[in-house]
Amino acid sequence: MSGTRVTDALTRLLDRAPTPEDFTSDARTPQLTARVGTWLGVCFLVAFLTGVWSHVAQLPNPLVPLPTRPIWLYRVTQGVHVAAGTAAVPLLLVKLWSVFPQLFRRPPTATRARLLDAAERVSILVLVSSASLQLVTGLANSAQWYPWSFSFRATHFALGWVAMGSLLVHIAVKLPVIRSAWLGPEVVPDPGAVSRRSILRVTWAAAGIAVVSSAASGVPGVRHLSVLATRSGTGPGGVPINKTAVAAGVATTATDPTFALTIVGGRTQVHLTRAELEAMPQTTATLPIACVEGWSATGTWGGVRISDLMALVDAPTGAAVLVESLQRGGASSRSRLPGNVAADPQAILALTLAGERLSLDHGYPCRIIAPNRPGALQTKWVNRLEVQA
Ligand SMILES: Nc1nc2c(c(=O)[nH]1)N[C@H]1C(S)=C(S)[C@@H](COP(=O)(O)O)O[C@H]1N2
Ligand SMILES: [Mo]
Repeated sequence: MSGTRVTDALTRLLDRAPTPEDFTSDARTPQLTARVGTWLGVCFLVAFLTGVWSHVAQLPNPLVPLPTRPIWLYRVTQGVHVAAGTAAVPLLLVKLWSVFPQLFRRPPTATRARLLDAAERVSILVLVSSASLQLVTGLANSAQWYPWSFSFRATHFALGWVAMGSLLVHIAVKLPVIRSAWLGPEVVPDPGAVSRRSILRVTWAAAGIAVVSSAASGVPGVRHLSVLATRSGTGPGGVPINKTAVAAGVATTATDPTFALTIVGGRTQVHLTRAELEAMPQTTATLPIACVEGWSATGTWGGVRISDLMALVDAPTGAAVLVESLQRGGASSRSRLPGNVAADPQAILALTLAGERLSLDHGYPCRIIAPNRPGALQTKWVNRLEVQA
């Protein structure tokens, strides 16, 4: 096909495409777009801030040590993160619907105006695609569905910055429109049109139902309404099970009667069987497992203080501890207890949950439980602790 024929074909296609005027719904007003857009922006900002916090909380060696109190902080911020992302899904759909005809706006003819128009379209393309990807990958993650091979955490974190950056550009470009939509004269809708109020009411209701049905499993009182939550069912001791021992490939090694925990501190090595761990001074702590997926559940854990175990190898107080699991491979098979966590009296190598022997799926023979820590770092089936210089 020659160049002119391609241009001709394109022109014909463009001629047949609808124009914004072909969309006749009176319900699409700048006022609606601005209201839904503002709340969508709030959801994205909240999700971004709590997301950065969650990312930092999972760094093995954060620049500033994160506090171990309040014990519920991560639980709340991650619950809010997933709730804000979930609420954003219906908001984004309504927002896109409200501006959809703009997609068919014909580019202006003047060169400068055309360039600006193109720049705006590109920035919106980046915003819409990064925002949609964030919501889709986040939802899939909270449903424990990973239909991809890339690292979820790194991708979700990087895309968060892209979405936030393009959102700021978008707000800056649209500020005059947003201002006049909020402050300007009311557009009186056609009497036959669905009112803005009705659309907004349905939008808020959809956002509310989405949040409560899928992301409220950690909230006492409304937990039973969380019918779509992946982990609303309880497991032994009232705490759901994330990955089972069979799925982690540790069913045999974790039940081996010759199991012994190895503690390494410099040249000193100590080996402790489960019976020897049980013979040490025991402590209990009521602490939540707060998963990045948004669910959380509190348990009363019993076991040996990490600081008591560190004392056995003469570890200096405040030293960090590397934790290893019987599990081979997998993102959660090892973790690190920063110095302030290892020294905390509520940081425990748990042997029991709710007064019962720890179940195999909850990490038997022993697991980490420590305050204000992402669930992914509460390593199960621990077989080695090593003091880090
Ligand atoms: N060895 C190991 N530890 C692990 C995991 C894992 O897959 N392997 N999953 C982690 C995650 S993501 C969470 S949320 C908690 C869940 O603990 P639970 O199954 O006892 O509720 O365990 C953490 N510890
Ligand atoms: Mo998790």
